[in-house]
Amino acid sequence: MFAENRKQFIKSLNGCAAIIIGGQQIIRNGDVHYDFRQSSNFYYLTGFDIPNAIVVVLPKSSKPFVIFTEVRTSNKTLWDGPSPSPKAIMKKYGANAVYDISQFQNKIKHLLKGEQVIYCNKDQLLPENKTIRSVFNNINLKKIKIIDPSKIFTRLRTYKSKKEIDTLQKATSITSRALLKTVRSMQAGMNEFQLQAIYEGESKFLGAERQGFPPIIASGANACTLHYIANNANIKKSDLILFDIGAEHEYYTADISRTIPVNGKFTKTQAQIYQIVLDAQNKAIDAAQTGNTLGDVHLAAVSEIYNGLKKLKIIKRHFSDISKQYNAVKKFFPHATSHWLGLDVHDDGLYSKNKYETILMPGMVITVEPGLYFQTNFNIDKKYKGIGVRIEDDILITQTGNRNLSAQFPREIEEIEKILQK
Ligand SMILES: [Mn+2]
Repeated sequence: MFAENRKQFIKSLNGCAAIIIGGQQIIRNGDVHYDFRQSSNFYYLTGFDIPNAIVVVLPKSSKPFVIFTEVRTSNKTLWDGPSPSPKAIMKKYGANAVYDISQFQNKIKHLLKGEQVIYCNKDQLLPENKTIRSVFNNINLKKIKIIDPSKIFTRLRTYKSKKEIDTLQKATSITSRALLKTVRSMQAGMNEFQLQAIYEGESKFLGAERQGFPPIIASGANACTLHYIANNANIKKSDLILFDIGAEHEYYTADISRTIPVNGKFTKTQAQIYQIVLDAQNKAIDAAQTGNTLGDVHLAAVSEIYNGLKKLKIIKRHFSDISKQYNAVKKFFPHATSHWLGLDVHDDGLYSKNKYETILMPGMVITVEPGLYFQTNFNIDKKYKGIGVRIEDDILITQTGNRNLSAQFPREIEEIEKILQK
């Protein structure tokens, strides 16, 4: 997969060389680092997940893929274990040459000989990283024009390969299974963080290296805070809990939302709201087709939510015009329906200048995630106050329609109540 990614990347360079700087370790406190995760573009190009590395791509050379990385001295080996040998790295990552990072200054002069324009993600150089910074400061790039390669990555990452889709599918499957275990362990009186512990523990157990983003586990009215991550309230028997979670597997993350009743059964009011969001999501998923736009997907959800709120008399005025319906539901459904999904939860990918004009094509993966949130201070019937519902799935656009990569975890009311039966 990475060899193919590099092939496509090289095609986009028009013969120019590229220096791509990898992710760097950052001190958290004392001698402790934040958990390292390779930067997504560097990973996409190489699969190489050791920090403080630089890759040089040379389209015109017979050795087009060179890795510079820290080869550990014996003293460091004592503490951190041996680093893989250059030979082992060449074999595992398909590199044509591997050098210690300290050789960068010497080697780069020869590698870039005669180059006038190169691509380089200089913005990745962190001030606190002395290793990479010093080697960079000491090379003379004055006569070379430097272009930011981020647009190339954006274009390539918009379309997922079969291997990427399989990996995403694995991430969604882990997320679904871990969520199933979590909701089956759920009881009134527990704290949101205890649900988080069960979910994160189980997803790790099932093979997720980490979470793609901090889990949102929001009970009751906390669900009306769109990015609630405190996860520290006690849950009540009558609550709905909104889970917005995504386990990361081999660097690809799921992004799934489900809204689940603590006591195993939706109340009539909860079910009414839930059904509106589910109908909106189904309409939006139907609209997620090759040739349609992200706007088509969003408006399909908006129109269904408008109809639902009108029926419940939460919206009283009649609007036949979709843009007026859009304005009327905004208060209750204030976010977009979709974003790209892949290595990043809000993945890099090509949007049109106006995001809603972006045309969907096979190989794209988007989320479809309508929601309804009735904040407690809204001027509405009080039975709706504090209800927050979001349902989110990960949708692959195909030639003939789409495939729901996260269909494993049920969405229908009866199905959810069934999996919660003790
Ligand atoms: Mn999302």
